[in-house]
Amino acid sequence: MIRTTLISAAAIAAAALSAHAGEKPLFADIDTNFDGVITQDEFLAYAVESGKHTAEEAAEKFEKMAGDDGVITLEEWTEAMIKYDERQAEGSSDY
Ligand SMILES: [Ca+2]
Repeated sequence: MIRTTLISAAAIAAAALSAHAGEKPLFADIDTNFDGVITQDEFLAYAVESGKHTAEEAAEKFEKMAGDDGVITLEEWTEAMIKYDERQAEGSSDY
C-alpha cells in the first residue's frame, strides 16, 4: 500500500517535471543527494547533461554562483534564478 503510494507520487512528480521541460531548473533537480546544497559535481552533471553547457562553461558558472563557500545554497540559487529572470526579460537565455 505504502509502496503503491510512493510510486504514484513519483509518477506525478515525473509528469510535473516533464511538463516544465525547457523552463529553468529547480534546485531540487540539481541537488541530487538532497543535502540542501549544490556541489560543483552536482551542478556540472546537471548542466552538461542538459546539453546547455560544456563542463568548462558550467564550472565557470558554478564558481560565480557558489561564491566563497564552494557550494550553491538555496539562497544563492534563488538569487541566481532572479537574475536569470531579469536576463530572460532582456532576451538572453543564459543563467
Ligand atoms: Ca547536494
